[in-house]
Amino acid sequence: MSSESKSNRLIVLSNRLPVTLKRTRGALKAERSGGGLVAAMEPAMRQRGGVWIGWPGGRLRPEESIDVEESPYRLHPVRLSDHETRRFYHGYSNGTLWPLFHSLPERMVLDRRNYEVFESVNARFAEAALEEMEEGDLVWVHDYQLVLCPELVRRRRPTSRLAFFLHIPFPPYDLFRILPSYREVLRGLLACDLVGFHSAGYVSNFFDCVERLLGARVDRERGRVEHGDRTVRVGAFPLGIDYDEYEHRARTAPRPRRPVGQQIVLGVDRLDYTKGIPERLLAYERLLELHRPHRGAVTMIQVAVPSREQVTEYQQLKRQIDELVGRINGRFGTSLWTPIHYINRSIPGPRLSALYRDASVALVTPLRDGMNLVAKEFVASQTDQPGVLVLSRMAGAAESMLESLLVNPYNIDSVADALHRALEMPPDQRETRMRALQRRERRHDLDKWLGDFLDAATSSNHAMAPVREADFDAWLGDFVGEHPLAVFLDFDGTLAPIAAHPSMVKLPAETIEWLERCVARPDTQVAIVSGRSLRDIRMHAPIDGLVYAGNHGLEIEGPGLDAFRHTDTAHYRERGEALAEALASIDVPGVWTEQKGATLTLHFREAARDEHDAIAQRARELILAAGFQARDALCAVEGRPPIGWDKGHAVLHVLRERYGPGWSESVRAIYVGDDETDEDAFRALLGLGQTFRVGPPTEPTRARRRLSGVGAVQTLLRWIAGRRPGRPLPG
Ligand code: GDG
Repeated sequence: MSSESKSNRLIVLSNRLPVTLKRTRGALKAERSGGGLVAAMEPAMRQRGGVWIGWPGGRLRPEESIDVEESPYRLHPVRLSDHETRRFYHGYSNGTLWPLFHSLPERMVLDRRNYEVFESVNARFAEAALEEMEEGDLVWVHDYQLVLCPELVRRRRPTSRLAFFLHIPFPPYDLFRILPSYREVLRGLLACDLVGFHSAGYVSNFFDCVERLLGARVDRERGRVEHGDRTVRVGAFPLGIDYDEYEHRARTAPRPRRPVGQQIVLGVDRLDYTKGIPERLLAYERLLELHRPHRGAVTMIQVAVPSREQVTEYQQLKRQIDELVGRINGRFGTSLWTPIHYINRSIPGPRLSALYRDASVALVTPLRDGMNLVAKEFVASQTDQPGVLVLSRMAGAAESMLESLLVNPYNIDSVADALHRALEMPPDQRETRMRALQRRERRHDLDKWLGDFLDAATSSNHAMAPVREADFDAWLGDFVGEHPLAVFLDFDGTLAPIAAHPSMVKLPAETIEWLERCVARPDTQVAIVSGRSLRDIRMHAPIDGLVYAGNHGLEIEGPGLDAFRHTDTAHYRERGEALAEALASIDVPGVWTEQKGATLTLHFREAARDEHDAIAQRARELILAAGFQARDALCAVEGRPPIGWDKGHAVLHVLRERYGPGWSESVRAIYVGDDETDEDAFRALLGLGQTFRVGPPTEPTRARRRLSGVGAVQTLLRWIAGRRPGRPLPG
């Protein structure tokens, strides 16, 4: 049984449990599994206890559980079928996310079926977490395989404490946006209270993506993202190792006899294409080509632990490495010297420590790597004569391990040069560099990482300050410049807070004041575009000089415009009356129909919540049967004539009528709205104007940015009213 305490526990979710199941003659055996994530989290879980949720790797029968002797934490297995393993694990996780996140998009496989299984397996992990969670627990989700999990937990338990750590790189915006599910992935992560990455570079990439792809507001200085009414903390938490343990292991590791005067160049990796093993072998070959004295005096030991062996790409990589090793050994080897010792299996810890200790050079040259713990383990194990770390700039570790020889792993010649320099480096220089690396790694060890991350995850999450005019300077300053502005604003939920009944909605006095100031500027035109009838919207926002577009733009009036009524409105007015009668058949308390001429809205905000779905369904049926289009709105369903006219058409109509077809030359357009019907306007202005969607980020949007609520719209109005004078509106 576990010894976990029942409050403030840690619930860890990772794709793999820290054990692998082996079945010999029917008996189940759990062996500790390897990899960077387990190396990081296993000691932490030993110290703190809790529950670890993950896939055990093998086949576990429903009645079987996994017991690890004397474990201070409990294992909660998530069983995966072969089909799920293929599509969730090999397919989407390792075939799509892994290569893309490592900036190798040409290796990425896209298959919608993989994504569907990825979603359902993430839901199963979320289910397991929900089963285990108790008040006060911290749920800590790890790595790319489970990116959707946090949102699935948050939806069911809105007040959960959720944190995420990504062990691999977070790619730059230009690559990340290739992912068809980018939105879901970002929203999955933003469901957390804290999202951690290995390096400041990845944090910055993440900010770029949430800002540019979701339109979320970010505070890069304080590491915050505004996500609806929640603030998400985002930061770099560079993983460290259990330094003392590695140092101790190196001191006590066996001391095999090695040929005198030989220098060892060491590579230790999972056999993965991101680790740059073929490129590294080629660099070593180049070294032997260019510098004869190293022949016979240097030996390379490459440990490549088998990984993802069922995947064709990994099988091909293994063949490629086998061939390269064979070729290089055949080319330079003698009866007394083998240039490369290639070990294609996992070696026991003490042997690995001996290799780390005895190596003169660690050649850590991944093409891309989240952090790379091998570089750190090597440094901690250098207890004898100090050696040299040659490290890829593309590893997260390169952000801090500056005393290593940093190389571009793609550039074979430069890696060969660095290797030569390392092998020739005088002992005093080696010492200076190695001791500096050791000091840092000793300070920034696993305990520190864990402490920093858990402190951040459990300390109170100070909300981001409300949006300021300076934010609009940054977002709109260049776009607007000296140009006159055409501003289009939805009414309910955008300018005025939603109320229980549409008749009770009131424009705040402050908003009226800012609207008046905007309208008074000779360089600014303001229009209200609403689903309300023209009469109604005029009544609710009586401001001189405004343009009004009512009934989703079927009727438009305002200064500088001929009054507009869509030609089909009269015809649909009659049919609308008949539809209103039909809708009256939904005889449920709190349901009523607002008739607005050619359009109508059935409201059910005041009806019992558990009846909302059925009411909306019935309303949609009746609206469709009457030959109208049905559109969901906030606690309402709208019926509109099927005449291909919407808020988008209305906005373009106003701009064209007032400023001509080349309007985008003479004015800058801004549209702000809060619901589904505003999406038509966002789409119409794609690439032409700046658009803002107001409210919680629950629905996807085509708007460029999100604003949290009516208060943020007020700030935008203040910015518009107070900006530097521009050229007056034409005409
Ligand atoms: C992911 C990220 C990030 C390797 N061979 C043997 C062996 N190992 C151990 C090493 C080290 C671990 O495996 C490998 O860790 P890495 O960090 O190098 O790489 P990934 O497995 O790809 O890990 C990575 C990490 O997560 C943590 O966040 O740093 O960037 O890709 O601990 O010692 N251990 C033993 N025998 C071996 O032959 N005993």
